[in-house]
Amino acid sequence: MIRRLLLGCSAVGSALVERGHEGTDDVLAVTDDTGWASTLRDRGVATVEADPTDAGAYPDHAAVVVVADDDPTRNVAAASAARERYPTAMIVAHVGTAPTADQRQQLRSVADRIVDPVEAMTARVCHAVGVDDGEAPEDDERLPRLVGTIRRLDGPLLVVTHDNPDPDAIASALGLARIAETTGVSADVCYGGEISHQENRAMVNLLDLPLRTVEEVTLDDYGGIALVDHSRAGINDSLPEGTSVDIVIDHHPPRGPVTGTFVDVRPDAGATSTLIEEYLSRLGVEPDRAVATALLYGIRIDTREFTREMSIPDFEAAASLLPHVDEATLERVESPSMSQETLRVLATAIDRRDVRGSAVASCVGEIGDRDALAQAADRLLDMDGISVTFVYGYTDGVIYGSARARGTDRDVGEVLRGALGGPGSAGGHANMAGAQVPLGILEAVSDDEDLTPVVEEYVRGRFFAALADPPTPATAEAGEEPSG
Ligand SMILES: [Mn+2]
Repeated sequence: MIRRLLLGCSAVGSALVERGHEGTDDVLAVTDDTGWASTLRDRGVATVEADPTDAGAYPDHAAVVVVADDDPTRNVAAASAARERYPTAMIVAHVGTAPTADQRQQLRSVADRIVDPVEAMTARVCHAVGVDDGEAPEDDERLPRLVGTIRRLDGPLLVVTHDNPDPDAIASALGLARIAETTGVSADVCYGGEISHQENRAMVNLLDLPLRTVEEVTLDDYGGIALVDHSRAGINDSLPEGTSVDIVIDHHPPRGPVTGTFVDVRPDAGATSTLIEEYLSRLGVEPDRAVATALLYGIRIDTREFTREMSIPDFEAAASLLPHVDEATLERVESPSMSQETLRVLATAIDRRDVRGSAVASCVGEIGDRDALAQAADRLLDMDGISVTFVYGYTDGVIYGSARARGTDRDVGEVLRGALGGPGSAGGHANMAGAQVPLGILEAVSDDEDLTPVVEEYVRGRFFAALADPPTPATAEAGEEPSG
């Protein structure tokens, strides 16, 4: 059975065959150069004399394909044909003589590795004379390895941000989804927790970014999982701990072992968005306005306007994003105005507040916009003597609630899990949490009756009971802080 397929031939291809330590039993060469064909046969290599860019001449199976013509045009055609024929094979492509930047790029997008003698020689010479040639060798390998990992997935890719995602996490997730789509693999982005700052919600809404919540997706529907802006499944995200992960791209120093087929963790970078921008430009993909705007905002927030943990690549990424950015929208993101709905919810929350000790709970009735709950819970925390807030309401047959805590050892994530985790679902952190409960039987009151008092009665009792009687805290994830 053929394992290694050699397409085209050149001195490089011939050397690759000769150097193989595994003998030539499982090698098949395809070349239309009669001279090379007889040389290869003399060396005991099975050879088909045919056009190496014609998939009709290829065997049924190949695990490794070496593309090794001298002509870059033919190498691009052969590598593309081989990729189409063997979607999961490892493809190593020699660039050939004097390739254009475009041809290099095309090879990078279909091959797992590319062999570029000029680049390799330049690097060696630079190294020998002590000159920095600008790129560490691994920089060149990352893109083809990422693309190869995506391409070998058995289904669409799910890109997962950390919980309560910040702009960097959201932007890099969307950027990675774009990379997957360029590679021919569809992708979705999901997050757990809440998008909690007004600016972040403004970014998502104004740029109309397609995000799903973790509750809305079914892991089994996906062929692979990627983590961005964090590096371990189940730690600071809503995946089950130990979920197998295919891709990790992050800039936080990991606090434990990171596993994944493709792992790119660079603590030098100021933002994950910087790494994603680098992949996009190496792939030759122009980000659309929404993704470019989000990536730039992600870099600016994570580096506090380029004043903190800033690296040269962050500047470079920002510079190349700028021409694609929607500046008017970015301005609105940074100074969002409070919506009518948020004002109404905040006013109702203040009006209907039920204060017990340093905690306040408030039922705001039927809501049009779930985001308003989080903003109201944030604002109520400014009230004198208040350290825990909980604002809830209902829409479309579901009760939603948002809780905040500050300056207390009470963990509102635990409180909401204790209060509403049973009848519904609840999650979050010590200072910020959310819950949702299907209205179910509560909705059975007659149509013209206002549901608000019924919901209030049901939720308020459970909330204050859980607050008064804290459950034993979970210990498993102690010590992990939200990243971003
Ligand atoms: Mn980040």
